[in-house]
Amino acid sequence: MDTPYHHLHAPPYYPPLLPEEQPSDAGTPASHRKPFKGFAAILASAIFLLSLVALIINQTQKPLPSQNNIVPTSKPTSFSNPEPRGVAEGVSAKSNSHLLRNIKGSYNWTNAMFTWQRTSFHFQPEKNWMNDPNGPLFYKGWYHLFYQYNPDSAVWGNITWGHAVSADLIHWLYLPIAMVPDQWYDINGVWTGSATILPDGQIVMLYTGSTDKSVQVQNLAYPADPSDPLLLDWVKYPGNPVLVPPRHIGPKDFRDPTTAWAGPDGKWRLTIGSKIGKTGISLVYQTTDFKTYELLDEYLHAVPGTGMWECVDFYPVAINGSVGLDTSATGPGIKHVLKASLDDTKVDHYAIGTYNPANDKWTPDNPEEDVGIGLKWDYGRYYASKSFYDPYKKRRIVWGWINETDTESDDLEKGWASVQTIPRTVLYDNKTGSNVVQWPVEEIESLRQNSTVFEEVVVEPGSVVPLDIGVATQLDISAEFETELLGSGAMEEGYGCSGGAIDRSAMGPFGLLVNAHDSLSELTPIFFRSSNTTKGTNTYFCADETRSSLAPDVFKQVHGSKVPVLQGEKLSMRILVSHIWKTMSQGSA
Ligand code: DQQ
Repeated sequence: MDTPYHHLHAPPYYPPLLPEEQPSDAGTPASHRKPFKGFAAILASAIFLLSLVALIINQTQKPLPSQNNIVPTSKPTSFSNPEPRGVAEGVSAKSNSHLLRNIKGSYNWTNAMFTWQRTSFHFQPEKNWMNDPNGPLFYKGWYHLFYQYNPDSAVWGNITWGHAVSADLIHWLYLPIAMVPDQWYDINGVWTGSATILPDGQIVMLYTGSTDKSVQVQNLAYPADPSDPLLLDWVKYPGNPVLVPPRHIGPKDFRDPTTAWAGPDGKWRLTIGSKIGKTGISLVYQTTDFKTYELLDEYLHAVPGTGMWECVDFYPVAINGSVGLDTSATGPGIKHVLKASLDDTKVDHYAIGTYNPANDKWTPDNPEEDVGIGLKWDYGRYYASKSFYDPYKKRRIVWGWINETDTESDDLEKGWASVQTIPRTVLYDNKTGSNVVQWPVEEIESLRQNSTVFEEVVVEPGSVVPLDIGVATQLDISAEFETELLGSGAMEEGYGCSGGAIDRSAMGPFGLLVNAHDSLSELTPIFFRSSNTTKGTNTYFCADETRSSLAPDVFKQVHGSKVPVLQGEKLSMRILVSHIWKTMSQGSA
């Protein structure tokens, strides 16, 4: 790919695939198949040239492949503690051990497999552990991403702030670590924080420090040289910590300050997640100088039963707007999103509501869909998200941490853990008024190189249709579906995502099989399913990981949710495939 950037993090990890591994002829073109039972239009853009398979599925009854080619192996690992230490510290580390408890056996990973598992256009450090995105901002032409990073190992610990910059949110240049734990007030970790850009352009960075006594406090930092567009050096305020846990808050329940917003009185506000018993809460502080603060008596919001709120995010969205809003925007025509990352479940939840700047309280539009009990921000592996306002393109962008579901000992073997999502633009959904819409930033489209279009592809019930798109290692797929009811037209009640892609009903599943192995021994169906209820038709959008890997020590589940489909809307999906395994070269029906 022609690119003016010389610092793309991918090249050292992606040796070109061998020419003999290119796919052979796909057989009958999908568009020649009949009879008609479903229709799909698919645009698959190969991002880099190498190998691929994508199949459309409308239901396969094929038995699951045997997993007898798994060779159990004892792990050569220096790490023996089965519990992630972040949990012991009271924060989220990679927390799969509870999911993996009943899984026996391991997998004989090869270096080639580990190499393939590296992403190509999702951000990840060159090596070692990463978790939450921190303090994203746009400054003097560069997008900055900081992230929770362990420079010494592929497991959580010794948390510093990794730092990278990009001109387009896609190609990243790694920079030196921005902040390390070197003071009594952050010696146990420079934890999550957020940036606030003041009207005069100054950057204020607030972050949580875990002290020498493992107490969570809030600290202030700022760039040493504001004229440096790369913001290489950071100064910790000598008067740190600027906030300690209030008396009624546990010393380990006080973390992750948000970006601040200015109220009508000119004072800045910020909110910090916590809990009282089992009630998740968000404390509000006011400040004029970011050094001294006043804690308000009332919380921004509280939801019983939701537990500790981590990484709270709070920002305005415009009703009927097509651009993002700066964090201090308020007034008519503006709603506010409140997001909390639930420590107990490791899920990001949000709700839309109304913020009252007079008393700094937020009220959900629909109390039945309140934060933590209603909408999730994402229905896959996703946590600790954080947004920022991009003044250059007038949009709000959200980052999230994807913690893959293998084990910590696998991470030690492969030498790294976790990736960030593709940054997403977020807007209020003007059509439903009840949720936000998110889309990968437009810059991702600049990676498209070749494209193949399939129109009027017919997918019979129970069939899998191969789509031959030539060779590629990365894909950006857009697909649109039309369906036709068979038989009496009656649809069963109650089908959601939970049964996975083999759970068949009159209207689904139908969708795409991605990362499918030649033999279909590994594949990941991404699909729709509709069902009737007494209140109307429900449509679910799901991803079934249960056959995505033969490795037994990878936790696999079916993700997904009901999605609002309005009158006249088509069912469409966008799939970004960051890296395709080289033996996955051809599909079969
Ligand atoms: N990760 C950070 C904490 C935060 C948690 C520590 C969320 O500040 O609460 O690495 O993943």
